[in-house]
Amino acid sequence: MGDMQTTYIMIKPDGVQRGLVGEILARFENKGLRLVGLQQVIPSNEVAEAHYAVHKERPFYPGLIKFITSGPVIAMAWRGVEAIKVSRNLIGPTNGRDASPGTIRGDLAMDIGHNLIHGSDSEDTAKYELNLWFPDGISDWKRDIEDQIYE
Ligand code: D4T
Repeated sequence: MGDMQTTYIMIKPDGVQRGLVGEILARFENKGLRLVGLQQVIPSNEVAEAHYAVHKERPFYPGLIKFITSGPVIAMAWRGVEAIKVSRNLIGPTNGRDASPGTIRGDLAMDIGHNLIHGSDSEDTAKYELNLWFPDGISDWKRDIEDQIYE
């Protein structure tokens, strides 16, 4: 079995505005990932800039910061075996118009910027993002049906 991981997942302002929070949450719950952190927050410029620091020099960066700070986001931590890869597969490629049906972006998004959701892309990124969005830490819990999800 692969590594047990915790990944940072965020429903962006378009997902909250469009009333898709329940729909998107259900995709992760139904898959078998375990919700270990959940918070609605309007991101500060400081946190948004730290989150997207790797994109600082890109032409879309100013618009991206403006968008992500424009309203509430849902900050989440999901835990499971290979949770980072599993979540990115659920989410689909960046541009919703290129994403396959069955993925969150493929089913629900039409754009590259307004693409509903973010998911960490590596273990280092996940660690950095979880610390950034959950500075008080995350409390794990034991799921009674864990042995129904994994052999
Ligand atoms: P995130 O990081 O939000 O999960 O998305 P991806 O991993 O799929 O995409 P990314 O890091 O390449 O881009 C981060 C973020 O910037 C927005 N974006 C991206 C944009 O507005 N215009 C663009 O041209 C690109 C490439 C969308 C996601």
